[in-house]
Amino acid sequence: MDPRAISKIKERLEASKSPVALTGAGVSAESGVPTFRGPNGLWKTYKPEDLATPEAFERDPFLVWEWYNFRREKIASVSPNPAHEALARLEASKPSFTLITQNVDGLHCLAGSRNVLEIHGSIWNLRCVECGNSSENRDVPIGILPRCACGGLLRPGVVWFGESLPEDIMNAAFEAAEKADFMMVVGTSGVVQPAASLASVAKRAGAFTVEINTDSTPLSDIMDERVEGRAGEILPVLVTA
Ligand code: BV8
Ligand code: ZN
Repeated sequence: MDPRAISKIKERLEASKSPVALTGAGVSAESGVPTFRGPNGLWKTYKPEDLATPEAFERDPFLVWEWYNFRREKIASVSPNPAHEALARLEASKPSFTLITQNVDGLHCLAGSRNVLEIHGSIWNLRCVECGNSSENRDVPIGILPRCACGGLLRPGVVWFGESLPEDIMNAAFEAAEKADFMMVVGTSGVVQPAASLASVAKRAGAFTVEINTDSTPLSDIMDERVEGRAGEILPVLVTA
């Protein structure tokens, strides 16, 4: 870690009045949750269009539920890591901090973060395809195929490809990005839209932007600073107790 970059980022973060973070699967990687596009990511074994689209669910709800059940079991067996804990500490010291996450694993909330915008939904949420009723369910494993009291099929309460993101949550995310004076983009490949566009919204609004990632991404070039490395190692340095 470049000490000059670290001290510049720490200074900016400490002075920030409206810090925002946008996180992706890389934040949960050190908890043992597989990412999507990494070397041993989920999309290496499965094809996203076969599993994370409404068409896939329509075609084979059993296969899609098997995949989400596998992921629920994995996520239920892990704990938040120092990256999640650092972001929860940041919120405790700066109540104006907004955490926008693409992750559906719920690990930010488990680590104590409260002001979390889950823009791709939650793997612990179920929604009835018939009556639209939405409920929280932590059964692991979950009986497949889960049914609503009305008899309708329950689907995972996540945003699939081709589906629009929850409007109220997305509006809050864009508002936070437009007001941000500091934006950290942590552990995301920056390829999924409209989530990734939040980084350029913050940049255009004049925020000091930082990318924390083990790799470079399509967002790297617009960042004011980049720290290459693991979120679980870098975030605790940036967010001192
Ligand atoms: C929409 C479901 C329209 C939940 C997910 C061009 C062609 C085709 C389609 C499109 C296109 N352009 C835009 C689209 C639409 C599409 C899209 O963006 N496609 C991309 C892939 C090209 N977007 C959509 O369909 C969105 N909806 O646009 O709707 C619309 C509008 C109006 C009305 C109707 C419709 C919906 C997008 C949401 C899709 N759902 N998942 C679930 O099951 O999880 S996306 C999936 O990818 C996850 O949600 C995940 O959060 C998200 C992003 O992935 P990342 O989090 O970035 O994870 P990834 O593995 O990719 O990267 C990990 C990163 O961490 C890497 O950079 C790695 O280097 C780094 N890392 C690893 N370890 C560490 C680390 N960093 C730090 N420390 C470590 N230890
Ligand atoms: Zn129902």
